[in-house]
Amino acid sequence: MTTAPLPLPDSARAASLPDAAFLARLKTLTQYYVVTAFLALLVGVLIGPLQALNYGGVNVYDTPILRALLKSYYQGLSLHGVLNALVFTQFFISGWLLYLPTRDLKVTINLRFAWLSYLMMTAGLLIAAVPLLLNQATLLYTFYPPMQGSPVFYIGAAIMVAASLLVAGQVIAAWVGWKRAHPGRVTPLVAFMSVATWMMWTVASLGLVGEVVFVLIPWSLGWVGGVDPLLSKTLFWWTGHAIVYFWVLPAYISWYAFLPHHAGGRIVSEPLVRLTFVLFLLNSTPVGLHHQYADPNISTTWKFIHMFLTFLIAVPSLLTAFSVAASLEDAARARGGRGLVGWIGHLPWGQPVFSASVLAMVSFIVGGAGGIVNASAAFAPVVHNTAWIPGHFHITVGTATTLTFMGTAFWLIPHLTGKRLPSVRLASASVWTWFIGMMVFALGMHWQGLLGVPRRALVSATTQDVYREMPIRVPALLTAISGMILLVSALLFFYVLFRMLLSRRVDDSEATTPIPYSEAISSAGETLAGASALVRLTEPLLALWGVALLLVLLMYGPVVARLLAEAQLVPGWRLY
Ligand code: HAS
Ligand code: CU1
Repeated sequence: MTTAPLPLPDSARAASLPDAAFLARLKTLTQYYVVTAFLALLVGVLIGPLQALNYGGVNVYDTPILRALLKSYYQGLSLHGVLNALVFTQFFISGWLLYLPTRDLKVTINLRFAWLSYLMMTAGLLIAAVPLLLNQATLLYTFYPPMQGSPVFYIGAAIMVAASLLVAGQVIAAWVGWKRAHPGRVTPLVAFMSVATWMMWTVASLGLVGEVVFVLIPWSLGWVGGVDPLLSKTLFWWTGHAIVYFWVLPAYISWYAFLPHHAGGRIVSEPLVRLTFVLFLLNSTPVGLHHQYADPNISTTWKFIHMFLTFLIAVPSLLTAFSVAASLEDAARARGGRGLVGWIGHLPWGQPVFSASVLAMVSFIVGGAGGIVNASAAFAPVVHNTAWIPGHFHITVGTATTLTFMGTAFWLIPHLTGKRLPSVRLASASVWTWFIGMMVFALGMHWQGLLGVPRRALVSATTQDVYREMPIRVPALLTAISGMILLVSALLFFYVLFRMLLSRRVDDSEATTPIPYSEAISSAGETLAGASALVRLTEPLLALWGVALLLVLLMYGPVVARLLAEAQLVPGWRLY
């Protein structure tokens, strides 16, 4: 095991910088996105241990202090889910995927427009936060009707999503401009991955936009008398599945493009990375019915088609697993690693920028395998709506995505600000405790789920004999312990983060902390004329974007059309 200093980055790329004033302003904007994201995460994760204690059999929601802060377990859970899964991710990704492609293409973008998108997203967040905090939108992060919330919540959420689409539009437009100015050139890899991710998100978000704008807002304002719960839920999952790739692909960008550099190795094959992202663009969205196997009035044929497409969308993740593992092996052997598995010890495990991403990936091996169980129609009835599901998503979005972003912050903030990571040891401790806490949480929750414990339930307050007789002591204890480990981890992480943010600028960030681009063993080349067939086939992203849209319309059109034709409107409920 070694923590030797890492080699300097590709100096050719780091050297050619756009106008310094523009760069400084772009960095400030990115910092705003990233810091807003982490502030949301701070509030969101502090509520997490309360949920873990609930699944550990300890009801803290009835204590006087919490009663004063939160009206119910469900209000706590709504805040936890919305802030962590929806707000943290969206702000971080918007900053990350605006900054990276702009830098990679070496273009200037209209910063007024970019600030407008940020301010709009923040306004949306603040608007939605009011009813959430006032217990007027205790709907959980899926806000299924006929549970009804304040229209202010739906309007705030719509503004937030619209702002993300403005960022998407700006990045895609910048890339189109670059293509016009550089005919015959291959899009640089990081820009390629970023543009493909934004294109995927535009197709994915159509379901949610339809649901919120045409159903939930008019209904919550009283303009229409009722709502069709199944139609809304179907539109929600159109977006709701693909959003998980909107959360994880920005982490993939880090695993592919930057992790090999942190490890001291190289990207294995650039053409393969491009293929992976095109597969995600095409097939992330037409799979959402795997969340609705238990719902009536959707034909089994469509559910099965979506199931097979779900298995197909695991393929680009498997490609990622093998090719990033090969990058790590390349790095470890360059550091003197030997043997079938002996090389693993030669990776820089003591460097938090490295260990965060790799531990995130290790958790994703288990999370991804669980996803394939969820997607199988034969297993889904065993795990659906049980504690297994939160077990699954805490080692996907909660670790694969979140831990990668936490580790990214350790180089990105110094890069953006010229400040220094105050303590490698504390940062490392926060990373390892996050990983251990989440793995223990996942073990406890998957286990409880298999025993039939439901998700989204204040099980710690139940007096039903059925719970007392369940053999859940061990997994419940594990879940409670995991909440405490995660609390320690979060305190360590935010201590390091805020100490770094509040410290003084010490150096020129471009020189000391450049973007950690990795070199490739098999690169894509610079010109299309000399590129391999795979590079030429994946380069026309605009056309592939059109195909993605067509695929979704084919796979969702008939399902939604039938639900629309047979719509059954029911009045809303307020359960809180
Ligand atoms: Fe999922 C439910 C199926 C991936 C998140 N998922 C959820 C929910 C969330 C979520 C939040 O089919 C709950 C929604 C709710 O509240 O109701 N999921 C899948 C499948 C995948 C998958 C098939 N999920 C994700 C990702 C998420 C996420 C990614 C967030 C970021 N999921 C489902 C289904 C449900 C579901 C059903 C509904 C369940 C129900 O009944 O309600 C696949 O994409 C997974 C493919 C991934 C792999 C793993 C690849 C591994 C990699 C790492 C390699 C590691 C290396 C390290 C190289 C096959 C890439 C090596 C280390 C060394 C040291 C050398
Ligand atoms: Cu899904």
